Amino acid sequence: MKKLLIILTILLSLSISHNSFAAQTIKLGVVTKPGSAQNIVAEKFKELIEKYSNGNYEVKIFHSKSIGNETEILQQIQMNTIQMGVITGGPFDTFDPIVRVINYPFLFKDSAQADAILDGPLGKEILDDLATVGFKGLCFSENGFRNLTNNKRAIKNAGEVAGLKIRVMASPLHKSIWQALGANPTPMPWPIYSELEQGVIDGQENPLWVMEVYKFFEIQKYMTMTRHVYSPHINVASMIWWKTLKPADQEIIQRAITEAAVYQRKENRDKNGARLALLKDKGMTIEENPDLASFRAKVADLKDMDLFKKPKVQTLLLKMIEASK
Ligand code: EAX
Repeated sequence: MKKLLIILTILLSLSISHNSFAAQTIKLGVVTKPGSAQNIVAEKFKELIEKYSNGNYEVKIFHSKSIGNETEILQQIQMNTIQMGVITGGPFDTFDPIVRVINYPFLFKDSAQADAILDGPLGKEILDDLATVGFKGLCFSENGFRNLTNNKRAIKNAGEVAGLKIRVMASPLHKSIWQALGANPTPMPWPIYSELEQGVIDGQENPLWVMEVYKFFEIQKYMTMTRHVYSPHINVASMIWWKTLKPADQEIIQRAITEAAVYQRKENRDKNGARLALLKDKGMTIEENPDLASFRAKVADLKDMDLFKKPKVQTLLLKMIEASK
């Protein structure tokens, strides 16, 4: 018995030291808190890559702004101080203007079309182009279609947006969209609960899950289902790190993050009906059928702006508009 115990103890300590030597840690950053769309991708990825690599990789998720806002996380990924991120499309805008193409207003008709285009050759052009700014673009998961909320008035027509102070992401395109709509857009990094609560801003725009997970129903009275921008996350790795990996490891990382993205997109969409019911139940006044033609009309000329003037950006935008007709 004693012998057996000794052998077991030796075996156990061997396996512990083996693991602690072999496991490589992937640091992954998201700005949002547990339960958020980004975190669901991150947690699924962690589960899958730890399984596919038989424990050779372990993932440490940094969330809730513990390592900075989304722009700061992207800078750390460029430098390889962290290896991966699940980041909203908006803040990529200043790193690589080609990303503006996917944030273009009223581009995709529905989720199925967004998936078909982003998972196809046009989406790949964007992922590949991120190499020019130090990222390995892996795949797209989703925040979802963005809707306007505010605390001033019910909004059905674009004209009623005039003068509202709307928080936007750190993205020149998002700022231009809300300028074109007549609002007073204020760029601000995530999170924004206290700014809404204190009335520093009148409103914001985000997908339904945000209103639930961040409890915006407590501090925003009106929601308009504008669905003005389809907002993906872009899942990236540090190119410095990626180049050091064996092809077989690149392959399982790519597989794990792609499967995590597919899983999260479905679960996000499946929950939207219940979210809408919850927000109504919590007392929000929701305009489900706004006059979208009035919103479209005000942003129709955005494609001619300087934001899209670079040839590679202009060319891809025109291809995307054609593909999503
Ligand atoms: O997911 O900053 C934003 O509005 C983003 O949508 C945020 O990451 C919440």
